[in-house]
Amino acid sequence: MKSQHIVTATLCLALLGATGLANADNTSRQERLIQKLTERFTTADVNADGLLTAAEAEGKMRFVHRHFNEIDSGQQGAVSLDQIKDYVAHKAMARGAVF
Ligand SMILES: [Ca+2]
Repeated sequence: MKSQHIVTATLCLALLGATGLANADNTSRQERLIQKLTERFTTADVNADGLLTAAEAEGKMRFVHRHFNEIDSGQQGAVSLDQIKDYVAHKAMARGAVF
């Protein structure tokens, strides 16, 4: 469970552009970062359908916008928060990140 928190926190840090803090091991900090990511997703989700289109992500979640077509692997035209987390986790693992 702790490793899942670390992975999630690292994903949040990457998405928030705070990669210098990627080794943070403070649960309360990680929880705040996860909350911040969720808030950013919710704010960007203008129509509140739980999904982000590329247009919704533009300017609000730059990482998501930049990698939108890769995250939206099923070409649905929108991505969920879980899809974003899965994408970042996959990329981190591919780079050999150790959690
Ligand atoms: Ca939406």
